[in-house]
Amino acid sequence: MMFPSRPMLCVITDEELPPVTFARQALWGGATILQLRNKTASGRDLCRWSEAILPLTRQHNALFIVNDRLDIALATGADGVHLGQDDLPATVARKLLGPDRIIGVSTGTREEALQAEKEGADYVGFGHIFPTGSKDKPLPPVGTRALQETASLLSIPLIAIGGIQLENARRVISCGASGIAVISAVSRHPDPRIAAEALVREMAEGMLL
Ligand code: TZP
Ligand code: MG
Repeated sequence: MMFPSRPMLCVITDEELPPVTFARQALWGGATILQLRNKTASGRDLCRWSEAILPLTRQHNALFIVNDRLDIALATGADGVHLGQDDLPATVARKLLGPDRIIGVSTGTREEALQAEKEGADYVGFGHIFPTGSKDKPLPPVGTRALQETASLLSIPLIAIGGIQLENARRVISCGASGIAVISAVSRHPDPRIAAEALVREMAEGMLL
């Protein structure tokens, strides 16, 4: 599986917004990965949304990842699945998905990140880096030091997540992240397309730091 060499922008759907319209806007703005995430929707709705979003990602040369639901990722032909620490281990997901699909794993410590790599993850999500209002998290933010250290130890891409906004995207990339995953920086902007475009530009600047 090949990821783009430029910094990746993973836009995650916001449960408060209609996902297909939001996905279209984010993809227009240059999202490299679109992740469908909704913890409360029915399997039926998730399937319907996946079937609608997949062709949009194809048109924009982007990747389509389903959060949590390996069954829906498989059935709808998504590029991969994103799993948390309490979901199926990557080793088990790999048996079902085969070698070519993408498996991403959420991690919050360098131990978890190294373990995910060992278990065959294609990338790790790492965070939350900064305080975030988009997810209930009892733990404190991991910060940019842990980000830098963990990124330096991994051979697979690290995608930083949590509280990443236009103002800190550049710093996150300069710490060695291969990309960022965001919800509110794009979903809460009056024009999600413009927000995504701006993040892509900021990350390109971060590469130069
Ligand atoms: N996992 C860790 S933080 C987070 C998830 C899904 C939420 C990220 O949202 P935001 O609005 O980009 O901080
Ligand atoms: Mg999960």
